Amino acid sequence: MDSSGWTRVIRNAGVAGGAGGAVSGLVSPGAVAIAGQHIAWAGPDAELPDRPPAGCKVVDANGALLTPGLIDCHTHLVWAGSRHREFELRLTGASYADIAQAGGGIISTVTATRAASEGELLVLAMKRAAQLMAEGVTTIEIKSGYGLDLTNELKLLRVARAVGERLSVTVRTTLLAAHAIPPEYGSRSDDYIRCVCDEILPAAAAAGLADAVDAFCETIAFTPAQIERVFTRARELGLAVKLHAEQLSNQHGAALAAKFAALSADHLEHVDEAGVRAMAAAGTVAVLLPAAFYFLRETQLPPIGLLRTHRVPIAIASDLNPGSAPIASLLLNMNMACTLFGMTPEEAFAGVTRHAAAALGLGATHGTIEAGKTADLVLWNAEHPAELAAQFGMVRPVTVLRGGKDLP
Ligand code: DI6
Ligand code: FE
Repeated sequence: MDSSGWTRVIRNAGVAGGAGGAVSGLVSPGAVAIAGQHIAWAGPDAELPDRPPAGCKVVDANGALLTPGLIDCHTHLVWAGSRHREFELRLTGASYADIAQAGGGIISTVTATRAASEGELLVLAMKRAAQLMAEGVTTIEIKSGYGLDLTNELKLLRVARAVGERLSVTVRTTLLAAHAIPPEYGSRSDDYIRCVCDEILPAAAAAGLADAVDAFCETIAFTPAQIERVFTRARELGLAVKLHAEQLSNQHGAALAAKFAALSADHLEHVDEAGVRAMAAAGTVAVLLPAAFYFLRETQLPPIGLLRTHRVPIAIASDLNPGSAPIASLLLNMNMACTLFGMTPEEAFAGVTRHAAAALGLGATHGTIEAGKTADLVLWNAEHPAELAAQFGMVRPVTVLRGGKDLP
């Protein structure tokens, strides 16, 4: 092995999330060598060369767990206002859909978010991103979707990009203009979809503000036929697609997402076997969002057994948003993936690392500890990756490296 370019070696660690992927493949004592921004080598500690090259910093992890930086692959963290009143309403019997149909829900956040300046939104968004980062998150996907017109959707995407420039975190932006029908369109949802396809998508693409395009396929949002128009336009513009599918009912959105080779289909509580099969064939990642299930007190569980049977990769994300998931913790979502959805801690761990990377189209560069990948790494006050999901509020990062550099 050529160690000449190594800048840092972390040795005597429990290295999880390597090439094999399984927690059972935890390498301990293991070591990782970094050259600049990338991982140069990972393997058993005993295989390290006797002497590191001159100038290479050597860190003894004392047996601590070393993982890839965590990836939150589904958030809506740019918003203004608060929806605590809706929480109270839901506790007295109103459903999420009832509130949305009465003009609350997403639209109430749209009103507050349109009224907020870009600077105000950036302050709010950075606070939320920082909370995720404090748990070892080094990559965050951020959706628009509370603007719902050209000016405001682009405003949200600029704020999302700015979060990635101001903080030491990788941000992937997703245009979610097809999140709800804007109030000024009344029930003219087809007209709004025309605006999304003809104005908002091309402008976001031309400005380089969107890495992907998402939509909400639901009775209270958009039909599969409308989503198909959005996806067709997105693909014409060379943008990847993903979909909020089967959250509250089965609209066959997962199959539609698969038809467009979507990176992911997200939520999926109501997906059927045909949808799961289609996702498997297309390589579409299932992104599960336990906090939304928990916070809306849903009862329909996503079909983990079917996803396993058909070998659909499962990612776990926070869905951080003001209405259905105001919970800024990816670790709590890992815990809930196990307690509420019946996933194993090992699956939850893969869900916030390798599969989350795939859900963002970053599988080649992020999500595992392998030579050549970006050196986004977290050293924990824990020894086994299952600990990340098996408790809450006690496990925390000791050191976070992003692109080989210590987080300030
Ligand atoms: N599903 C969700 O859970 C979020 N968006 C979506 O399509 C909720 C967004 C909100 O209620 O503000
Ligand atoms: Fe969402």
